[in-house]
Amino acid sequence: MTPTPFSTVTFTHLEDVDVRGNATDRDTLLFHATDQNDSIDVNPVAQGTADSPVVRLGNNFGTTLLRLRDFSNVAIPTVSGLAGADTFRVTIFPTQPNFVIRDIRLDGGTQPAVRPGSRPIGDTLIVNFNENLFAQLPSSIGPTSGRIRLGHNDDILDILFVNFEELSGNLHVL
Ligand SMILES: [Ca+2]
Ligand SMILES: [Ca+2]
Repeated sequence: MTPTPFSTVTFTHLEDVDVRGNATDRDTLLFHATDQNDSIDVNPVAQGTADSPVVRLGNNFGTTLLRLRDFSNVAIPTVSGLAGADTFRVTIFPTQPNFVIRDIRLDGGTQPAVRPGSRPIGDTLIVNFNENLFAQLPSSIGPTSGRIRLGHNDDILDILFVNFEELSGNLHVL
């Protein structure tokens, strides 16, 4: 890929990717899931390796479709679930004393049409973080969209989210 300023890099179904943008501009990284029900694991404090990727996209059968190991020199990346009832699991439990904090945007996308009489199924965002290392800071968290802010020393981890029907984990709705 040849990054240009404000370009969008879209890719699907690559097994293992590591994105390096240009240091001089603000490349955009858009990470698309599928139109099926996806399971998306996000680790903003990952080590950035194949065993500890930032984003892992799997299907409902436990198969990994794609790993985003790491990224650098791009603006805040967006992970979009697209259609289907998608589950995003964000886990923030650093495994090393010195860890990198990455901001991320999550978009649940659309959800399946609800058939009359059936239980509505939406996009789910589950956020769990280490409360010994991070303090949740005041922010705007609405029912379907908002910004989650977690402070660690002088750093702030921002998670921006839109288009979710369910929010859970150890977040406090402030
Ligand atoms: Ca999907
Ligand atoms: Ca969706």
